[in-house]
Amino acid sequence: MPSRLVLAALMPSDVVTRAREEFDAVVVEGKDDMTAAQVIEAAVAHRADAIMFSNTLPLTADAIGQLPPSVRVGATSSVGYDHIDVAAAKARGLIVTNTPDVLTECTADFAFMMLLAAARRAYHYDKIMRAGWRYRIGQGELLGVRVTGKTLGILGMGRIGRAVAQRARGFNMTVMYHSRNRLPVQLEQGARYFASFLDMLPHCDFLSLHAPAGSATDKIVNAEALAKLKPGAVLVNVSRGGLVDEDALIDALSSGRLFAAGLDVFRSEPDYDMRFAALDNVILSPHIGSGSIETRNAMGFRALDNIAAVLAGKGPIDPLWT
Ligand code: 8YV
Repeated sequence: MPSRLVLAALMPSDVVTRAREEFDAVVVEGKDDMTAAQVIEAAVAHRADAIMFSNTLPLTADAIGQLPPSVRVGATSSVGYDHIDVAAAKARGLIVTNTPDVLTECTADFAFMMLLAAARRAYHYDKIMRAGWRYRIGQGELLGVRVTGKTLGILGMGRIGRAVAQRARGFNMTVMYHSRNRLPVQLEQGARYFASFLDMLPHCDFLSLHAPAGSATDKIVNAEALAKLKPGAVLVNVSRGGLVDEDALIDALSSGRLFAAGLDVFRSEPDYDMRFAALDNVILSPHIGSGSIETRNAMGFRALDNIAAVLAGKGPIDPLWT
């Protein structure tokens, strides 16, 4: 008898096919991921052994408390897990897994795309072309800022932060970072550590955020931090919107204190703050940093691998805690 799974997030077709082949799966239908209430209802009706979801499902203590006892494992197809109440999951004995590693490179590629696009005004140029162009642009007009050789500050030097640093070295950038802890020197690859986030900022032409959301990082990029960056700096955020005070960021972008920003994540999603859409110096994307075909398949497969391992009694591959 195959194990029973509720697949609550809209996944690539290869992932759905595998889920159906290997499990007795109830799969989300329609245009949106299941809500917590729908997941609970499906898990009860299906007597599910496992649930698979993504960062769109707030797995709160209340939701965890309502899952039927049959559910032994919850796998999020994301590396971030700020949507999960880990303490409540632990207390309930629910094993929870995520999908680290497989999305590192594509997320770092995306961060670098946003960095280049924001600095070199990709959004602005695309808009001009779609409107027909048909006028001469002066040599001094619509200029971006140079990337090569500049200084990049990275907040959060985990796997993705380090992969961004690797790309930056290809652009001869000087790399600095702040993390809770200093990395072993072989992982630093020449990046300069700052024990204080604020002390790093006056050196930065670019700041890229790669730290998890949580109380320690909530609004860490606030008015004070933005004021410490070099004038005309560029901010990139493909981590979590909670890291940024969006009012302060909108002020800094509107006043020209920041040259530009590349934003993939927002405090509220998908109903993000539309004031960003009115700014010409931001490039925006809908929380899709890991969104390549290869990576989204790999994330889905990794989540399924975790579920299969737990239900086979082998223990999770990527447990959120041990
Ligand atoms: C999203 C992510 O899951 O892995 C994470 O933590 O934020 C991303 O991979 C994905 O973009 C869907 O929103």
